[in-house]
This record gives sequence, C-alpha cells and structure tokens, in this order.
Amino acid sequence: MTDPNSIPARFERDGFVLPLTGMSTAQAAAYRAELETAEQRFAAQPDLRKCLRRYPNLVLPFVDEISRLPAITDAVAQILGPDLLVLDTPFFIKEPHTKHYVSWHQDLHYWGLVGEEEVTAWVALTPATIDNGCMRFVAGSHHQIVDHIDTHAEENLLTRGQELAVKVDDSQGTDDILAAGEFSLHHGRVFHASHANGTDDRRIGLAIRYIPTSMRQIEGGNMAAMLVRGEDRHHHFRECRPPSGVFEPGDLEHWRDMQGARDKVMYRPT
Ligand SMILES: O=C(O)CCC(=O)C(=O)O
Repeated sequence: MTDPNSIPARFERDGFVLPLTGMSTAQAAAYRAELETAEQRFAAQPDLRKCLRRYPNLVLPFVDEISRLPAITDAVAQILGPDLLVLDTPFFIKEPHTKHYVSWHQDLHYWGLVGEEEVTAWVALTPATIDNGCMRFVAGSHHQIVDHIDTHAEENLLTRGQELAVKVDDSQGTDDILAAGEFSLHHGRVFHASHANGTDDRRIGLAIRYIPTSMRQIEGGNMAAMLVRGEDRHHHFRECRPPSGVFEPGDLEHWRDMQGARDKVMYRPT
C-alpha cells in the first residue's frame, strides 16, 4: 500500500509538498553571499540583471550546483522518475518593504510544454515567512485547467502579470513557510500566489523547473534544457551547457541564444 505521507502521495493529493530540507542554513547563507557578489556586477552591467529571471543556471555556477543537489533531485525523481532536465531556474527576489507580489496563477499555462509532468522546487536562500511574502498554495487545485488574463501589472513579479480568470478565496491558501535551505515542491497546475515583503530583509527564492527527459514541447518550440540527473534518451530539448565561471562572455553568448528561444514560446499569444 502507498504511504499517504510519501512525497508522491502528498504531491498527488495536494499539488505541493513542504517543507523539505535541501541544504544546511550555513550553505544557504553561502549561496546567498555568492548571489550578492554576482549582483555587484549590475552597477556596471545592468543588462546582466535579466539573467536572474531566465536560466541563471547557464551563467552562475552556484545556481547550476543547487539544481543538481541530490537532496533536491532525489525528491523530484520520486515524482518524475530518474532522468531529469531543468527547464529554467528563475530567482524570485522581493526586496525589503516593497510592493512586489505574485497573483494567483498556474505555471504551465504559458510554458509551451506538452504534458503536465513538471515539478518546481522552490528553494529558500533566506527564510520565507508570512511577513516577507512566502508562496501560498490552494490544496487540490491542480486537477483543473483554468483561463488566465494578462494584466501586465507593474508590481506583479510574473512575466505578463498573468492571473487566474476565476476568483480565489485568499483564506484557502496554505502558507509555504520555509527556513533558509529548505524547499517546497509544487505542481505546474496548482493555484499559487504570494503577498509583498513587509520586512527589513530580502526574501530570496530560486524556482527550479524540473521535467522528465520524455517531456515534449509544442510544435515549433526550440527551447533548451539542462540534463541534471540520469540520462537523456529522448533529446526533445536543445542541450544546455553548464557555466564555466560567473557571467563568462562565452556563457553569456550561450544564454542569449537559449533565452531567446524560451522568450519566443513564453510570450506567444495564447
Ligand atoms: O516566489 C514567489 O513568490 C512566486 C514563485 C512562483 O510563482 C513559482 O515559482 O512558480
């Protein structure tokens, strides 16, 4: 009989699993320090900022490293199987006392994937709390496909300010409270959102989008993905190359090529 507390059983029932341990608090602090050292480059090269929201794993070695941590990939493999690609790894950063929020949405709506076998591991590099705007999930909402509207609202952290075209009762949300170094897993169809950060510190999360190597993309899609566990016998996605250093020119060239193809799919009219 399946254990109702196992990761796959909780994922299937609720559409999310939390909290899980990905690394120690000290390791999370070390990764945060690496991020903040890299961010110092933005003053001279503001364009690099974009890399944090699209495939930072192609230009920042520590992000590639996090996406391969066995504590994370082994948990994901229990749901998706042993052969895993990473489709993207956007940072979701909320600065102290800012109004940035995330509206209720489902991830898979715009992603150009054929199928629903996708799992996001949202890794906390700082604590995620109610006060700093942790994610919130509606348990069991992943069994439906709902229309979205694009609001392009300025303070919405999502690419198109997209939100569900149905009203969600905010009190139904389960808070994704995590200590630094912990992570949650969520289904690409689960309703989720987050409020603004009203605290004195940043809220930093890395959202790693895992898919099985068997996943297909929509016709005409030319997206890339990084093999991080097992073997790719399908080759449905262009292969990404791990970075050779922090914002190295050759890696940035590779990043431009890969992110262009993903933008084309993400911003297509739906
Ligand atoms: O970080 C957040 O508050 C939202 C993240 C999110 O929507 C996602 O990872 O899919």
